[in-house]
Amino acid sequence: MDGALSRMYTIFITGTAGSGKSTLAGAFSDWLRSQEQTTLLVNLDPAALTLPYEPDIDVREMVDYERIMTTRRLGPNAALIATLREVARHVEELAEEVNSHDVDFVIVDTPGQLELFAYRREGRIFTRYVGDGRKIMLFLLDPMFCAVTRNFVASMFLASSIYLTFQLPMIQVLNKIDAVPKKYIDRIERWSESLESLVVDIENKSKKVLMHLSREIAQAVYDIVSSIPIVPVSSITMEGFTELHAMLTRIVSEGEMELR
Ligand SMILES: Nc1nc2c(ncn2[C@@H]2O[C@H](COP(=O)(O)OP(=O)(O)OP(=O)(O)O)[C@@H](O)[C@H]2O)c(=O)[nH]1
Ligand SMILES: [Mg+2]
Repeated sequence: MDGALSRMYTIFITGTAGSGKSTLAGAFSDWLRSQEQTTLLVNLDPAALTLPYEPDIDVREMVDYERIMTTRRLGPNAALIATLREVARHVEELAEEVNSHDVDFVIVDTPGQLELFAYRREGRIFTRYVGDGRKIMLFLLDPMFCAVTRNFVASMFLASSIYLTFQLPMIQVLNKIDAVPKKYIDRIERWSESLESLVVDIENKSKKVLMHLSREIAQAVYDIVSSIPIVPVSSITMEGFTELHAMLTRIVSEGEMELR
């Protein structure tokens, strides 16, 4: 596939369990369609029981997670690993199916257990083969969690490790903004714009050992993470989707990220 000639964007949606990946996949696709854009919704989560959208391509049609779990006597996570490995074996088939559609946006919903997707070979196999053209990673943040200094630092650490793992242009999506007070969003944006402001809050709000640790981690990863934009959205009200779309096109047209 010749990415350079393709108009297509491929968006991989990642985030911790329950961060709202599937809801965002469906809602952003609806929004794009309302803007006269064509989309293809791909479900890469073999263990999803129900989805808040109708996938156009679904790995559950390629593999049977429940059967793998029972026949191989595996626990839920080991079964998910085995199932994803099975899907990866057929990645060319999957990629061919996805890439045969001429759409503006391919939206890929990834499995709930982030670490199984992000820290195993299979995740990178999917991001490499599936979809065409310009690829981008969305990393979902939960504002309820991130509004606490040490959690914000933990989330920065996770975001930077996802960035290093996939080496794709990335946007941090601060999701579910309809569900938290506006001051949480303002605080998170302030921290992401100024290390100094984050460090002041870490120093004021944490106990000694935790304070040192949080500050060290924040200082170590801040440069990486602050280069990844944060866009606040709600998948329920669709607030922020215009900005998310603008950021997607901007970040991709800015070209290769520095790490490449
Ligand atoms: N208020 C609010 N709730 C949301 C939003 N996005 C998702 N949710 C809720 O968050 C819960 C989890 O959403 P999912 O989309 O299933 O999250 P997920 O990351 O796909 O979950 P897993 O695949 O199981 O890891 C659901 O109850 C959603 O309705 C949002 O923008 N606002
Ligand atoms: Mg999901």
